[in-house]
Amino acid sequence: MRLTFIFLSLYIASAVMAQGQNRLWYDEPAQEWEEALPIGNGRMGAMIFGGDTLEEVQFNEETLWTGEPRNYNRKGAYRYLDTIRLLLEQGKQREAEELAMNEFMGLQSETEDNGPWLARVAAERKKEDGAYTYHFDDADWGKIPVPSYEGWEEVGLEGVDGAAWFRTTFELTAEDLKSDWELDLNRVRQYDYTYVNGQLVGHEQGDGTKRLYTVPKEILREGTNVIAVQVINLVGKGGISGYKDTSIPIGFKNAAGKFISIVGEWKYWIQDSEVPKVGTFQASYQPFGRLKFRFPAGDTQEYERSLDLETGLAEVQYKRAGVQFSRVYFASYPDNMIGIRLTADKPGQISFGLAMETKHEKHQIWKVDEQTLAMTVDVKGGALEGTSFLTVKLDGGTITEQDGQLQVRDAHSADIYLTGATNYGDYKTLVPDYIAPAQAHHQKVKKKTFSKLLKNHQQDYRQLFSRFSIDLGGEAQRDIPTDERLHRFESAADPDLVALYMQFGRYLQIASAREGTHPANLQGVWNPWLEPSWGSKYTTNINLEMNYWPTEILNLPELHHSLFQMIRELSEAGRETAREYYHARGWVLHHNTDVWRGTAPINNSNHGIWPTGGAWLLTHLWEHYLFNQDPKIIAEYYDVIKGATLFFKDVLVKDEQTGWLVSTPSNSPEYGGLVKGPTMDHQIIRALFGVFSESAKLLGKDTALRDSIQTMLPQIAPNQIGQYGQLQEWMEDLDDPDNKHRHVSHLWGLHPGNEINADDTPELVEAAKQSLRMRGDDGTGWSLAWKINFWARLKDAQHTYTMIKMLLRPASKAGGSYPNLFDAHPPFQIDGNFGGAAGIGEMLLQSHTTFVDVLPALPRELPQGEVRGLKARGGFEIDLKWFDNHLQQISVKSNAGKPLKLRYEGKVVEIPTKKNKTYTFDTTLNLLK
Ligand code: FUC
Repeated sequence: MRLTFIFLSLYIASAVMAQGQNRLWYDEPAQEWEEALPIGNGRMGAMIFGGDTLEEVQFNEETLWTGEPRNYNRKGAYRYLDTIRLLLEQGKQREAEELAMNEFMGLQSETEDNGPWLARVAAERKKEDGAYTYHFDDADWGKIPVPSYEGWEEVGLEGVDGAAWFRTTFELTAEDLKSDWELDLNRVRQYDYTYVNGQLVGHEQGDGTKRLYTVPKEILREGTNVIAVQVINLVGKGGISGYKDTSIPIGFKNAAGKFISIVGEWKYWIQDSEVPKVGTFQASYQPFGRLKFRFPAGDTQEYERSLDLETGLAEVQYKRAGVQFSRVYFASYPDNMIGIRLTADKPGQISFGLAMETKHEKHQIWKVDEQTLAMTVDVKGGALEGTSFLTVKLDGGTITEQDGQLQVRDAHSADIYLTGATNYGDYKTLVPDYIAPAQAHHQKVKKKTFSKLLKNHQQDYRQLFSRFSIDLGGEAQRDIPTDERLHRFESAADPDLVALYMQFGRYLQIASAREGTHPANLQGVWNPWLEPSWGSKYTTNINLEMNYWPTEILNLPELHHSLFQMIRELSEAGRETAREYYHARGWVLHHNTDVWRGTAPINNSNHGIWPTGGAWLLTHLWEHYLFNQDPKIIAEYYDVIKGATLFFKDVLVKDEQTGWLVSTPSNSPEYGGLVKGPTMDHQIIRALFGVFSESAKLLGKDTALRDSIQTMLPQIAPNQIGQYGQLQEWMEDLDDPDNKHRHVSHLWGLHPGNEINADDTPELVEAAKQSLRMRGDDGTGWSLAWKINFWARLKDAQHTYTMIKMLLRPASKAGGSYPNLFDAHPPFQIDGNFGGAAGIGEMLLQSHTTFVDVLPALPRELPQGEVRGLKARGGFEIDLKWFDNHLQQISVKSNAGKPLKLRYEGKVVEIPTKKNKTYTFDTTLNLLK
């Protein structure tokens, strides 16, 4: 036993010493979720807080969502298609949107009649001594901060929907009673009944309506006044929201300009949280649970927590009373488990209590055996449940179970095994008995030694991660904690942080989705909220695609398959949507999807009716082919590509005014409402038609269809340059130079598309640049990331770097990065991490035209560097070195034997290549060997 103990400690120590440049580290435990460190295996994700006395490991399993398999499509919606088109044609956008809102949106999940429930909660308003009255005794109510713009969920009422009361007081003088007052609550989610001194002063429904109520002087009192608000929240975020700009207070004002703020701690009482079901368009990704460790308190020294991107291990180290404690955490893909090992450098030092917890109201925790707990969670109002197993194996010491918690005493080391599964089968089915296989899986994992699991994980992880390396110099900064580096980056040079950010993107890519898993959702695989923003689902008008921008260029091609599998499922689900909404062949996906593969329009007709989601996704298949040159992928997905093509062949209509083929109705995400012919659609459809034509040629299929698509291609509405020299967002020249919207959809053809490029369309490049200047640099996290890619494609190195700096700013309302380097929309959204990593790649290498462009947008701030394993279209794998802002050497390995056209600072070399041969060139592209 002693021997194993020594071996374990040595193992951990060497793991620590082996850490190189690719490391996030901190000298304090995480307080906030966005400071915790993510681990994941594509199926399970966990956030490590790293507490020394109280440790939390919040975890997820990718298939735990709200909702159930159901029909998302409104039958016969196509009957309204022509009228919607006609209304748009006649310039009646509002009418078109209204009709579409009523007849053309997807089906929501079941909505129960809420009449009886509303009547029940209304009773309190009718009671003589109800919660609204002046003298009501709220002494035993809870306390809560008001307002809370992001919902009462953020201030303690997570998971609560229903009727709740809020009360507070304010003081008035005799002078104040001379005039009426106005009460401004701004936003309330969703109904309010607002009382002052027991009198109803206002009632509104809906999140959007501003609450501005007159309070007549007759009901006011000198001294203490009481405001009481009944808030009824049937779904989603709840509470008195106030203003988005939280510096604007809610409160009372009078004509004399006096303002009394009522921001602060109020009393609250949840009257009834058994709300009837409210339909939603799509489902939300759910948290699963958390492990809570309680260690004996003590004085901590030399604390450090870290995430090593090279090994895929999170670690915590600290000293207490001369004992060195170490923890290692990882998520293994081959064994589908999360492993945690706790060790100390002296025997018998490991003692802790361990509990499983969850935010799901309906859950059960039970003891499986002396060392194993299980937890089943049931998603409220949905069909899914999940079960997770937790085993602790000790070296030395004792373990007992007490009140659903495990107690470990005096062990030399403890190994923790966490697994989890749900009853999700696929997007159409549930698995009736999932617990038995889940338990069998846990048993199997439990039998393996921790070292074996760790080894499997490391082997698996490293073969992906180690294919690519980047060194931009500036390694001295590595001694500074990562959160501190982020702060300094605003004003000080830290090229190594740029390299770290890129590798962190690759790490997240490996951790959030793998072969056979679902793709990375808006938050990858990490989510602690029951009501995550945008459901933590899949938005396809930029976000999901951005998640896969680094996949090829940063050398992780097999990870693209998680997306491809989803595309196949969407193509099946989207057939009915094509038929019912457009009377068309093939398949369609609109701007969002979820775990049940919804494809119909959702949310609102002003942005939900956007038919090019599937077409955009398909370009990823083609990119995969271009980078890897293996036609297998095209053969495998040809039917899916053809299906999307047939859809647009059927739905493009000839515009009477211009004679062009246009996409209508649609939207330029997510601006300008429902329109005919947004530029982005036409760019995407041209790309899709190109992909289809090339695919059909490659496979020698469908010559006639190919010919007809070729005939249609030049008829599709072209890119146009408008009055400001800008690329037009729409068919009409309507762009507003002051519009700073986060989406820059009409530049799709510049990136990720390629029809706008300096070689072929220099005037459009200038127009795109002008559009981008008009839009400005600011934006949400993903918007900043997209602009890195845009400016790189525009070959403006310094502007590219400006955007990198903006993305790598400490998170604020203006986007940026959290201390754990997660991208801030805000809130956390993973797309920016991926878009940012890809954009740094675009700065170093581009291959979207016939050239492979070397260092096309290298900023002054990154004068030297060495990169290994970048990928270029044509099946090339590239190593390059530069110094003093000049290329030193470049080696190109040809994986497919295709001709190579390399370009650097205007010089071009063109050579045929042999498969698997490497070609090395000097500073001016002379072939060395
Ligand atoms: C789109 C964007 C939002 C957000 C959401 C998930 O709707 O416009 O900014 O990223 O997706």
